[in-house]
Amino acid sequence: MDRTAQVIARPAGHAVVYGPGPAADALHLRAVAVLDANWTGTSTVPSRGLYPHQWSWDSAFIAIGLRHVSPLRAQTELETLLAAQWGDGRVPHIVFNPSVPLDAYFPSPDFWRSSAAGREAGAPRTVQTSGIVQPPVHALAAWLVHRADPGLSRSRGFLARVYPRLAAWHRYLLHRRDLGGGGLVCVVHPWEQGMDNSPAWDAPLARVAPAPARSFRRADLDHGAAEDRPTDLDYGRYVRLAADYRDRGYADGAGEFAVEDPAFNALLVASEHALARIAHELGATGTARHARADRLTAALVDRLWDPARGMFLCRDLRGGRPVAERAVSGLIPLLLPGLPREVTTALVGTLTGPHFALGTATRLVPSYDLLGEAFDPHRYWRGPAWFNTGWLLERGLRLHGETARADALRAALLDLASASDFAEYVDPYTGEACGTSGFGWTAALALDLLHTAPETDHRTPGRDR
Ligand code: 9WN
Repeated sequence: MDRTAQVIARPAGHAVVYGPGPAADALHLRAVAVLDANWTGTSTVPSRGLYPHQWSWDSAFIAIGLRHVSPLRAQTELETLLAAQWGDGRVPHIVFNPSVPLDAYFPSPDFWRSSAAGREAGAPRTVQTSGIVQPPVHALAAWLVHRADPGLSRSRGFLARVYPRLAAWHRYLLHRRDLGGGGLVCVVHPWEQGMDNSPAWDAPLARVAPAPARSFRRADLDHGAAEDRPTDLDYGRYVRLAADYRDRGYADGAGEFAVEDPAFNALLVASEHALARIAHELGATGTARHARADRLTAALVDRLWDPARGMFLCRDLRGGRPVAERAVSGLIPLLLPGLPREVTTALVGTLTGPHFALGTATRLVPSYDLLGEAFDPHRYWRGPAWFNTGWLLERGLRLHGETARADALRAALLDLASASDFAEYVDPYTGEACGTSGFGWTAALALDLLHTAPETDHRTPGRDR
């Protein structure tokens, strides 16, 4: 185990030490206990109560943490997800566990009807899934999992088996989801981007007629406080969009909601760089993939960069304009190695400036503009801080030489993961726990931070981490 001595500073002057020693050991054990409790035998649920199935980007983040305690389980996590891939290459956002009762989560398999409605698109026959996708963090995760134990990975043929599936996944996104024709990938549902309830979706969603409230029953309110969750009106719109997509046989192109999102595309770029390294490990050159990633980076800057706001914005294709909301998604491209210097400088300025206030008013990055009209410190993706976005931005800060800020963010992520009992998300001002506790990626990413030494992280910017 590789633990670097570090001090977690608390605003009140208390300090918890997470160097080699009892505090780090205790946090490690508690995080492992969460992942063990959420493990089903073939994958990890985000949360036993609120999210009792396998979720796509959760599994990628979970594998990144699991690699430190069981590289075999981390490989299995990704393999289970990829086994549910559709014939057209899409990796579904949920893989349903048939032993969980239908009413435990909504929308359930009988809503998505994947094997029937998705037949044309090549949905699997034996496993039930949703029909939408989530951000493509998987190739990045597969590469990091491989690196944790290359011997085991080679002996199991891990990369050789996942590579064709990951390549098909990226092909699906690049060929079927470039709905704007400018080289970027679109999401067709807010759930696809993973930050479901972001104010960035309010304008594009406003055009969608909500499904009647009586036509479905929300299961999330059985587990989460209503004031921490999306409203019924938003839920009605999510349901309408998903049902319409299903009723079109999950064919891409005609839906009412089509948005180019900076985080989704940045994660595709990071994963394309990772796929290049995987190809190289398997004996190919990977050069074409690095070049494609660089072209995607250029398209991201060209289509979504807003110099006046100093961050990336979403582009609403049906509305024909950028969405003038500052959401954390617009900072995530900081993760990328190939951005122009003035862009990274501006992004760090925005992250630490009044709208996100990292290091001054906040210790973790809020999901939305602190000064925005829609800001709410507790409601889902409309203000609270999440651990996966913090983890991504910690990497971005470190990559671009912002070591002190990266160290502080890393310390805050560990401190608040511990203090919140691995909460799903926290109030960005107070650190108060919101949503569910014992949340999979919060535990996994805390483990990753505990076990990855910052100075080795920094070695090979962007492409190796
Ligand atoms: C819908 C599982 C998922 C995360 C998402 C998060 C939330 C689902 C929901 O939970 O979304 O996919 O029911 O709200 O927004 O990022 O992957 O943890």
